[in-house]
Amino acid sequence: MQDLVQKLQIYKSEIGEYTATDEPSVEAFRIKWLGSKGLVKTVMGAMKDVPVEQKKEAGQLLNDFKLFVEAKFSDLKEAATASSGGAEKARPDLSLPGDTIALGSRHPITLMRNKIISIFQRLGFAVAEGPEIEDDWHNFTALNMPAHHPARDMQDTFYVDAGSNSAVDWLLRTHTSNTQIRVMEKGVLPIRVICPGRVYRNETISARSHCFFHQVEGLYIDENVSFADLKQTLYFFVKEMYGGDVRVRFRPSYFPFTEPSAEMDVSCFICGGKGCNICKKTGWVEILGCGMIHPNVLQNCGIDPEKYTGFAFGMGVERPAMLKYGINDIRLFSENDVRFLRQFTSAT
Ligand code: 2U9
Repeated sequence: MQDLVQKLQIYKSEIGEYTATDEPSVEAFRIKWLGSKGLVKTVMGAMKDVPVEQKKEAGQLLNDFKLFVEAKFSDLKEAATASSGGAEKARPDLSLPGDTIALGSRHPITLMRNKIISIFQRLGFAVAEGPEIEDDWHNFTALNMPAHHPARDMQDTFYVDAGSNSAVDWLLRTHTSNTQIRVMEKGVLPIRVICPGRVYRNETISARSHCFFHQVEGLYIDENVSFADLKQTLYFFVKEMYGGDVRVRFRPSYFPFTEPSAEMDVSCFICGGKGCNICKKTGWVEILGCGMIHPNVLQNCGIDPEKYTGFAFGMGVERPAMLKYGINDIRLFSENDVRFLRQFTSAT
């Protein structure tokens, strides 16, 4: 009996000192003490050697010991569950919303370019794109700007150093008209095409101008195309772009590649024509240039100007985008600052 009391004392102090609460240790504790071949079972088996008169007392002791071990196991298990985050916590909560995946947004220039393109597409215009590095024929000569023309000045144009063996001058296109020339040279008539793209001019960079910007130009060539067709096409564009209430006016202008030429203004869509900073108190905002294609340009591309006539127009993309989105510095478009870019979504 004395032996049993002593043994239980030693076991109790060993159990009392047991503190490991990771799950494998707690399981090892259970197997050692409470398992089918565990020590609780073993000491219980010692009952049979206890003299009859001491059985009651021994039974009490062993029972207390078993309860003691079970209580310790229960404490260890609870601690293990708490330290592993809890069984409930470990199970994923499928009702929680998923992680937000950051979506990219379209660049405001792309949004404005697509808006312009989609209006002309509804009128049957196809979209054509051309090279940004161009030879002087497609950028200047074919467009009725021969060798001496002032627009070719180094001050205005970025020339590309193609080496002294190059037979032609290479440059960064100053307008997307090079693309229309390439379409015309293919000789498939009639032509109804719009040409969006990036162009380059040797301008000092400031809040209002940059050395590269974007244009959408259009071209319509067929038999009997008149200035009235040009006006009707552009009226439709303005109505779709700025709403049915805006008024339109044409002012005579000059471009080497069109004759006659005009610039088109719309009544200021910011102040409604009353006069504000955007329209410089005039009530009008210039939005594009246009005209009937110069016969020399048709001829340069192998199109008979006696049989065919056409109109062309060109507009910048940055300015309408700045007005629509309230952007006051053109440089923001090319700085790739995500704080700026993420403000635009394809819905706007
Ligand atoms: C061909 C023949 C004629 C395209 C045209 C304009 C007038 C024009 C400016 C608008 C703002 C350039 O971006 S901007 O600075 N463009 O005023 N562009 S007519 O005329 C063409 C094009 C191609 C073969």
